Amino acid sequence: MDMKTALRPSLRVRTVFISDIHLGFKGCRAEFLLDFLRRVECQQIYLVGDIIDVWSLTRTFYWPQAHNDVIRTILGKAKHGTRVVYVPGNHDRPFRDHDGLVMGNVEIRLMAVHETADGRRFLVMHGDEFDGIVRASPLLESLGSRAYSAALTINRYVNAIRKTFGFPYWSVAAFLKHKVKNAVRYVANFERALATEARRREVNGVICGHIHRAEITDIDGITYCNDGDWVESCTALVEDFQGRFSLLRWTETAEVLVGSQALPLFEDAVALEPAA
Ligand SMILES: [Mn+2]
Repeated sequence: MDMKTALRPSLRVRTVFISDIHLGFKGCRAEFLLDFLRRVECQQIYLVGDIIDVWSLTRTFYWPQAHNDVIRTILGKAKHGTRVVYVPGNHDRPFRDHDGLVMGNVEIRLMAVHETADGRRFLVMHGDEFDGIVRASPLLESLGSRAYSAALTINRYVNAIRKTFGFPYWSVAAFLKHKVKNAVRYVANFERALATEARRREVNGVICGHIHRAEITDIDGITYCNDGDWVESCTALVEDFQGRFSLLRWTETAEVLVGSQALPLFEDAVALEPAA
């Protein structure tokens, strides 16, 4: 795709929530994320943790240009008036030592409360805080585990082959997680733990990441939103100007996974051409 197309914002939303980007880790799909960031225009961005994979970087230093460009693009938006709230996760835990730090339009917060356009309040946190409560997570116990890294390696090869034959991106690891019974139970426990925390704090819902499973669902009257990740599912959570949430998948094509299919602001984006 040519630069002019790539740089034209084709999606205008109130708020963007992204997490689990894992910059500095080989599995990060930085090119898809860059395309998304370049095409989206928003008032605020919440970075919901595991943005830079400090764990992975300390084991193997890996920092390609695209990963640098992600940081530059986000900082560029902040410089031009987008409010950026950074809620660190477990893979970028060192940033948690700087709770409350504000640099220009970038704020670091251990957790945040987001108020939607229609006045609802949402707790924003990464979610690893509940790992101790949520037990039995074979595939997910440590996102840095060998099994998980192996699944992501297979993911890269399978998708390289799929691309050769003209098939779109498909996540092996996400597919496995839907199939493994214990993983399914872990996800359910995680979601319930976060919904319980939201209720305890008397807010309408929670927005989190960590388990790499995008979702918008109602749990006993609490709205649970997980913005997914950029190593497998390539998903972002967005809020429109009426306060409605949608989940987007952004790979060679852009699609609405959950939410309004008829976002008028979305016309250009769904017509996105496959990357050359
Ligand atoms: Mn995490």
